[in-house]
Amino acid sequence: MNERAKWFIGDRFGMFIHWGLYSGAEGIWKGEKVRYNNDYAEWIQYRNQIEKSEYLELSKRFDWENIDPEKWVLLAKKAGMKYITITAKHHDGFALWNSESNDYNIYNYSNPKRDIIKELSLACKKHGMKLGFYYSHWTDWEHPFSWDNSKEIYWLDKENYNIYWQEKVIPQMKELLSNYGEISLIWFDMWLHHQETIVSKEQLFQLKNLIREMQPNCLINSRLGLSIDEDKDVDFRTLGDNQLGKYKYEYPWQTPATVAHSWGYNKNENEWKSTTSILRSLIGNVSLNGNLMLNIGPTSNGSVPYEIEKRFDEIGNWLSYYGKSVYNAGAFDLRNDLHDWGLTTYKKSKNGKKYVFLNIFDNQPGDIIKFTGITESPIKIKLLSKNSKIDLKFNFNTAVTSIKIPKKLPNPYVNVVEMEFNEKPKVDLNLVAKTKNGGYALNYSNAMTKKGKSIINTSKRFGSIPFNIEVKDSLILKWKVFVEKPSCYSIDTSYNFQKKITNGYLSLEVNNEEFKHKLEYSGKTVGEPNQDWMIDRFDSFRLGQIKFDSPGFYFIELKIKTNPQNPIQWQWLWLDEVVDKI
Ligand code: FHN
Repeated sequence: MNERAKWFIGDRFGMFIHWGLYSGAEGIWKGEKVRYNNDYAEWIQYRNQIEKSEYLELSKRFDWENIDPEKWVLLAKKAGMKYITITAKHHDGFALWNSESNDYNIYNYSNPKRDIIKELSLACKKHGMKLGFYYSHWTDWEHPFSWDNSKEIYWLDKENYNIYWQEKVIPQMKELLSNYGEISLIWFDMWLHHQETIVSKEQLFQLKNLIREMQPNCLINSRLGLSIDEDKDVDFRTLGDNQLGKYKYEYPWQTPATVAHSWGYNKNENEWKSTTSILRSLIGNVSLNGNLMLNIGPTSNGSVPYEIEKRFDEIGNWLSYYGKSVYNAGAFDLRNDLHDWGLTTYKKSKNGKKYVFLNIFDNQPGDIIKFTGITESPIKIKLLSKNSKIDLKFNFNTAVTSIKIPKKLPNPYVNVVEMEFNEKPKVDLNLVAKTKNGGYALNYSNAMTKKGKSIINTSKRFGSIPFNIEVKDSLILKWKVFVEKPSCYSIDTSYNFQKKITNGYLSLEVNNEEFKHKLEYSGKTVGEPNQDWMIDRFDSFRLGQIKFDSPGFYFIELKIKTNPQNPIQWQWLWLDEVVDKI
């Protein structure tokens, strides 16, 4: 990680602002909605084929007297956001500042004349908010030699494209980097690698070097068009729009996200994400070392839809009590999907203490929450709440900490339990945690070792064909669990096998006992009522029952043996506690 990106991974939560001439169209042009299913209203000029002169007429719909960028800053503050990125120039090529190098800017089309970037930068300074600029470098629908909605047809040569680059991109970037104080980040938006576009590596380096020269602390995102592998100097990776993290990256990264679908204000928007789901997305990213930058699309009078304000208010309120598990926090060493009650974040605090946060998504987790994988006892465990921290009773047993929680949890969205340690706690990375339903769900992803060849089949046909592992010869998977007390478990497995005669088998070894199962034909099923698509059935088969006489660590090893003529698609093993057997 580049040193200058340190603040970024501490802040974790930022505001994105998409605002420009398109905000005046509100996603509708001459009575027709924006022509594209993603409903990105900021694309209306391109999608609905609007001439520049007509597009400029939109400026007359703005309530220039009342637009106040300081309100956006105050909203960001209230929501607990630590930085703002505004579309200084989006793909339409229209600059939101008084650009000396290009007339197509807000100063010339507002009344009274406005320089929104200047006003926003002053408001950010006043309220201690970091400021970043979105700048569309690759596409610009205004400049005759940039990439717009005709160049794939009529083409554009590199020389002409360079005219656009040198007379618009570079001078405008110089203005943004000189006239608005300290800029925390420049957010480029080329979602393709430069080799797939007209932009050259040299042009990108010219741009990047300019930023490094003029504002050495300013961060640059990966949508500049250079991959991080190609150039480690790019400060953070930008995932796809609304694409949440799946993997733990050590490199800083961020998801740009919307509260509904469109980035620019779209009047027809009606599917708003809930506060709970936004908080889960934020925590999910933090639990994998990532950031979330959540968008507002203000209207042509500068206001923000009520649906956004309301959620931002609720999120900010939540962060004011539980922000400890988000700000300056990051991924813990264990797998982020280990527990089914929620996600874990980790923080080394300034006082030297180490905290593991249990972000509980489940709103009915029962009386006891179990944390598997930490192999030493916490010093204290507390439930964070609005007014105070509540000490929780807990019991630590080798690799499982059982925490007694109140029947009624204080927060309607996400509750947070804080475990305190003097040092970063030791963990066992191989363990599979018990589910809330009292069993161990063992699958390909959580196996500690895998031997043999297999093909990963992701789920298909809307998930009615589940994720599975195809084996044509043999595969050995091994898991490790911690059993807390003497207990008995039934064992089931699920697979699809389409042969009736076979020598193929599964054999399972647990606690020195072996269970052998001859593969059985699992049959067919119909994917959807009243439709005719037939799919292979994934059926579950009982393998037997296993008794653990004493608490401890146990290994479970599954061997799948078949041959290329008789492939099996294996799905899972399920060990379910049989309560009345002990
Ligand atoms: O085309 C843009 C879109 O309008 C919006 O600005 C988003 C934000 O991430 N970026 C592009 C698409 O990925």
